[in-house]
Amino acid sequence: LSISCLWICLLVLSSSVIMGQDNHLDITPTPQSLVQKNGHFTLNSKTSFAIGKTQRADLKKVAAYFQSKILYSTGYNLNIKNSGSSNTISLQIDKSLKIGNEGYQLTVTPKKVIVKAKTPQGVFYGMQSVMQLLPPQIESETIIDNVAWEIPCVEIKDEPAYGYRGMMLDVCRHFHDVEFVKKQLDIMAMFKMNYFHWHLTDDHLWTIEIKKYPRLAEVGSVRRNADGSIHRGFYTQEQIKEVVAYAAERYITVIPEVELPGHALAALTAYPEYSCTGGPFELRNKWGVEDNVYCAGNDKTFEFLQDILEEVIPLFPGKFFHIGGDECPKVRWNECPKCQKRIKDENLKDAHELQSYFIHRIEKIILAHGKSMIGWDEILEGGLAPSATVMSWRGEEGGIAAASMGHDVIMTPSKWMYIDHGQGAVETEPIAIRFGLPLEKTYSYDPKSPKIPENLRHHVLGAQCNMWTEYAVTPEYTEYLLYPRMLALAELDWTPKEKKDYNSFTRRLDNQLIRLDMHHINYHIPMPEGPM
Ligand code: TNX
Repeated sequence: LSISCLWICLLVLSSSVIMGQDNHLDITPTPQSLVQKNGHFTLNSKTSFAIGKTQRADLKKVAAYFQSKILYSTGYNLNIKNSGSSNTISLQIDKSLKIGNEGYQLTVTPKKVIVKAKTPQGVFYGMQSVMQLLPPQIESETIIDNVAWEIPCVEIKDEPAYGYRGMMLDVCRHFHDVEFVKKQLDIMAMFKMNYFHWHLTDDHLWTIEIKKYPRLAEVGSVRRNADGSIHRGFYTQEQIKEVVAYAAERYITVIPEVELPGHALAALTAYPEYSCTGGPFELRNKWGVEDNVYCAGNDKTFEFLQDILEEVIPLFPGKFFHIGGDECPKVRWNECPKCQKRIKDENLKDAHELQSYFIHRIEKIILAHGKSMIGWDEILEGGLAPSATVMSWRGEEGGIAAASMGHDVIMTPSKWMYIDHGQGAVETEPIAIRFGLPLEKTYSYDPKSPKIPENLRHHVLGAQCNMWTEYAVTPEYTEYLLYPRMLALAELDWTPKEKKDYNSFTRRLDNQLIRLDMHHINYHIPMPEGPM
């Protein structure tokens, strides 16, 4: 009897170890290399961070970030010290490491956790992996008892496949407040994403305060919907700075987008003198593309835009500035005497070349302020501005063409990356602008199209998922569309193609969804999808 008892005990023990292992090695995105060792490190109230004698301010910030997260969920207030021989999480900068600037090396032994990287950003990502090795309740915003805060012993060496891992949020079709934006930045950081593209202006709302042109936020931020209801919202410059700083603490760069020459009706409603017809206008209250765009024949339009850019640029310390450039119908320009005169004076062939003229003129302003211009792939029309980075959205062709011309490219092709499209069956999902984009399809995307010549593939900076909000009326539904597809994007941008595995991704998702629960995120539960 006692021998069989022993066997049963052993069996139970070993299966719990195996289950424990499974639960604890759910890092998303999958690291480049991970070797599990025996044993675990236990986090307790005596654990401390060790950041070295010099007490670098940047490492201290990283330690403080995780110190406060760990305090929320465990109640342990970890000390930040210079060094410690055991029960420490040691954060170290080591310039001699043979990894990229965003990479890290993580060693967990029963005595110590050591995170080494070339930069504080790498250490930050190493710590995110530590968090993911802990039980998912570590993300809780309130203290959770009865959890063994154990980190399995591992040796990890990791770095991203792509330097650009982005998400775009449209706040013009439906406004999303500062609190919502910060919440998504928290999640992006957990999954090692590093660019937040903020679509701030469109036909349907203008959402950023411009001091020189107060009517932009006054008039441009209030829309009367077709049913008579009002939709409104804008950010003050103080709020913009607050979000940019919040993102920076999480190693996320914010890219502002000010749309031109099309998608400009909110601005033109406030200042109709910069249109071809002079208005008057009302903010667009149906979806789709608007014919009234900035007048390309009027020099005052460029002065107006220059003033706006000069107010917006200093709010965003990152190098990129997005000027839109997509979906600019040419009807008004074709009817407008000033635009026709411009075409003649500048020896342009047609309105398509006028679009290119427009973009070149704006690019000069962006470059003069030391920034680098990004635009949607229509900026290829009529000749591409020389140093521009192209976001390829209509398909991959724009990106392939741009890379082949030597331009940097960010891949956002709608078929895979437009997560405003429904992810489940039409019959069961809430309304969306389109359907047919299940999680697996987003996950399957490979940013380096084989159609790009091998020697030019380095121009692909990475991929981005785009969250347009025509039908995303509530924050809950916007989250539902974002998750879990944004996690698929995080993995395809970080994990090398050869290491991607959809089955493993969905298995790890069980653990990640609990983390999203801890942040009160509303997500779609991926299931085998029904008819599409
Ligand atoms: C196309 S992508 C647009 C957006 C819409 C989106 C809807 C792009 C540059 N333009 O204005 O919101 O489709 O999916």
